[in-house]
Amino acid sequence: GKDKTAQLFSKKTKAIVWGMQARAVQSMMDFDYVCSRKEPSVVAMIYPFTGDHKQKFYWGHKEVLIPVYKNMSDAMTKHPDADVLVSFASLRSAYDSTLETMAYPQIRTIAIIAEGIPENQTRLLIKTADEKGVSIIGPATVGGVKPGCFKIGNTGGMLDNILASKLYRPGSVAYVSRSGGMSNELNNIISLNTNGVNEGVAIGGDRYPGTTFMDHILRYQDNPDVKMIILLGEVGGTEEYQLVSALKEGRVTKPVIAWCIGTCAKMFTSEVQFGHAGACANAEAETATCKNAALAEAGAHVPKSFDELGTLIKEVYDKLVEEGVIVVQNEVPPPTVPMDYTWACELGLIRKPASFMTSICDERGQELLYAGIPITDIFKEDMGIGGVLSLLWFQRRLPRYATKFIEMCLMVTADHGPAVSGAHNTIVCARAGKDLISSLTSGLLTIGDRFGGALDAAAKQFSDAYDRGMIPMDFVNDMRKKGQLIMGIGHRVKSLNNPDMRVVILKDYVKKHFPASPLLDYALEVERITTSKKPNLILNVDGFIGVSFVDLLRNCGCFTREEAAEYVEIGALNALFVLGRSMGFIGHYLDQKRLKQGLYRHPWDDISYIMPETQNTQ
Ligand code: Q5B
Repeated sequence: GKDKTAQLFSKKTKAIVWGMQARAVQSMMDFDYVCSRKEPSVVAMIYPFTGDHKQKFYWGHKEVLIPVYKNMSDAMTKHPDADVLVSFASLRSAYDSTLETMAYPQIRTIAIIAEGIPENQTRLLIKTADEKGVSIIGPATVGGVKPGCFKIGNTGGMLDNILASKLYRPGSVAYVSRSGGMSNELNNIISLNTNGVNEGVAIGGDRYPGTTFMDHILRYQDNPDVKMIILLGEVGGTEEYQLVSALKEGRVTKPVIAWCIGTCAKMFTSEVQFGHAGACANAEAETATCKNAALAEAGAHVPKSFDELGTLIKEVYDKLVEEGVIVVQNEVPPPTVPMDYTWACELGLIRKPASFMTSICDERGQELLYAGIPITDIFKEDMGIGGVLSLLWFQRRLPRYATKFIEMCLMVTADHGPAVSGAHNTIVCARAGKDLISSLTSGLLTIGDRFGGALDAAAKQFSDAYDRGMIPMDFVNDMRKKGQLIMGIGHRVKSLNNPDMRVVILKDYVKKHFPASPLLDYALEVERITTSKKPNLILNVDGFIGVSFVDLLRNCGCFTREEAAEYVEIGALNALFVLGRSMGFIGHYLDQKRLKQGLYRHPWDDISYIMPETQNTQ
């Protein structure tokens, strides 16, 4: 049999937690820390559903690792000094895991949190526990707390509650209740009216609790540090009568304050089942009113109602202080436990500059937003790729003619054959056996001033000359004088005699739909001059998109002049070519793979080897 008077918890108690309850473990460790314990009470966790590993927790300001074991036997062998097991097993696994736990004699106390364990299983567990001398707290409870020493799981609520109720150091009052929720209330009432809690256990609301009120009351009676005892009983069962007998027999001699909840049951005409499985009076003697009367008659202090419990506790406490039974100690402030970052944010206590800022897309809510517009609306309104780009690149809805123009730019730049620099690189890369992303980026890396990346520079050069009021001829001459090429002018294969139909299509569209296109007109004047010198010095596809996009930005009514300039400055126009041509590069990559093309080696006869002349060394 078990030694009913042995204390369950001390400042050195070590516990194993069954179940992956990281928040509860952290809460236990924070409690330990404010209690100025030297080491955390949790030494290990058991979780059968993953392999052995370690979990990170805070110990005050530091981070520490707690081992998690798949098998209970490993946890027990590696931590022979643990004598408490806090079980967060589900109602289905609690029976088996508790039986398994009791096979290890090192465990003296088991707290079972699960609610709804079948009563026959609980009774079998209690029988085994009695045989093995194990104390079971629960089932269906948050557990209990021994201020300054140990806390079971989530008992006592959050850290601010624990600090407010001064549970970080022992007082002189011990209590036992059924309900975990009410034990929080008791922590509060006791801390307001006395020097605090010495120990508190919630035995749980089931009809058959693992340990009874009396198991704990007898421990409190025999613990010299406990000077007064509180029992918070409830309607249902006859357990409170054992205290009545113990008081009468003189087994319990310390002042007892008792109250059974559920006195309101008498207001109902039929039998009432309260929240707990055991909270139902099956006979007159099981009513709260009857039990309160019997307790009062046996010498317990019983208030007139729950509301008066605090006042009565204070009266009894003050008397004990007056008599010198309780000597009030000086308060020592507990060590500070840093507040969790997320909690502090939630309370609005701290702020921190974000490392990232974003203004185009928000995926946090129920629905993905592009520049504030839900993705369903984007599809409902058939905004198309142009609409999506107008939101993601320009953060606003552009008029339909503008989004259509964006789509046309992507379509005409999608590909221009395998011979251009970018496609060539993609093909060579694909044939060297590389993957899609490597081949695509190899092509993209060739985009620059000469090939496909002249849009921004063309937009800048032309608009700068136009804004300065230079006539096209002066602009051409000025560039020649400076020895600079005009960006967006010239093509390797397209010329006046072989016009670029991409440009023809775009020009037709711009002239029909844009409200104004002064920069395009200016560029076409420049083209007239350059092509008069050489027929291939046309306004090419890069130059055309560059200047007409400036016309769009400046004249569509959606941008200020500064915003329009900024988009050119930050590279939005080259982005159109990059995105468009990515389609072609991907096509070339897939094509090469489909055609099973082998490694490319450039033919010797296409390379002119110009070696330095042989030196005569003699
Ligand atoms: N001259 C594009 O040159 C090219 C001049 C010029 C004044 C100019 C050249 C150039 C500016 C950059 C540009 C985008 C390299 C092109 C594209 C996408 C593509 C590609 C595709 C696709 C072609 C001959 C004579 C010389 C030069 C003079 C040439 N360009 N003068 N301003 N801009 N343009 N890039 O044919 O007196 O004989 O010494 O750099 O806009 O990339 O399909 O291929 O979709 O993939 O090699 O369309 O124009 O001509 O360099 O031999 O010059 O003309 O000074 O004069 P070429 P060069 P001179 S679109």
